[in-house]
Amino acid sequence: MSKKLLLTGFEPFLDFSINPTKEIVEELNGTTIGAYTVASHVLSVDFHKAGKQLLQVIDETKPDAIISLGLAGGRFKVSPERIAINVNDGPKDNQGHKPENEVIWEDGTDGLFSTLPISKMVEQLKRQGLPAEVSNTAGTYLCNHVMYQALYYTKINEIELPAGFIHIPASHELAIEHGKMPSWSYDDLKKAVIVCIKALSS
Ligand code: PCA
Repeated sequence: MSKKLLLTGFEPFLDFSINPTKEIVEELNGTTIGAYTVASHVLSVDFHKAGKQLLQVIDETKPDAIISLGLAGGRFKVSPERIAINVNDGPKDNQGHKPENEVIWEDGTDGLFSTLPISKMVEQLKRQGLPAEVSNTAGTYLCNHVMYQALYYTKINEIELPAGFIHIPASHELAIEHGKMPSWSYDDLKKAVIVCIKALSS
């Protein structure tokens, strides 16, 4: 029997009319890739909701691994994140909430490292001809928030499972709307996510 991968994406936010992570996770939902069958969930870009949604879906699906995806408009490469930090900050979320220098968990450590095989993912992406690099900052917005929440949850509950976050560049559709934005085809973005899931399996 295959293992279960919780794969999350996000709804559109700020001035991005679509979020390719939403489309990718919806398309991969229920498929088997490598050792994993994908259970997908689209999270809200909402500081008050996203963490709760994630913890609820972890509780419901009881995954063997968690990969969360987010759009990083402006980045050139697919970038598995190394670390999440205990901070909420950044522009307004989709509910108009704009946190400044907030902590996510009062009793949380400053940073939590990804437990995904991030170097292996980058290596295999490059081998498949897809530009990739490890990123050393997931920012302080919803993507960092969700990555921190997943890693905090697995740490305090002493659950041993690979968990972490991967940022992807904009799709061509978004680059058409935005000036000077590097972009990838939707198919290559999806392929990159599949390569990362396979890297987790091997
Ligand atoms: N990217 C944002 C939040 C949602 C998304 O897809 C981020 O990088 O924080």
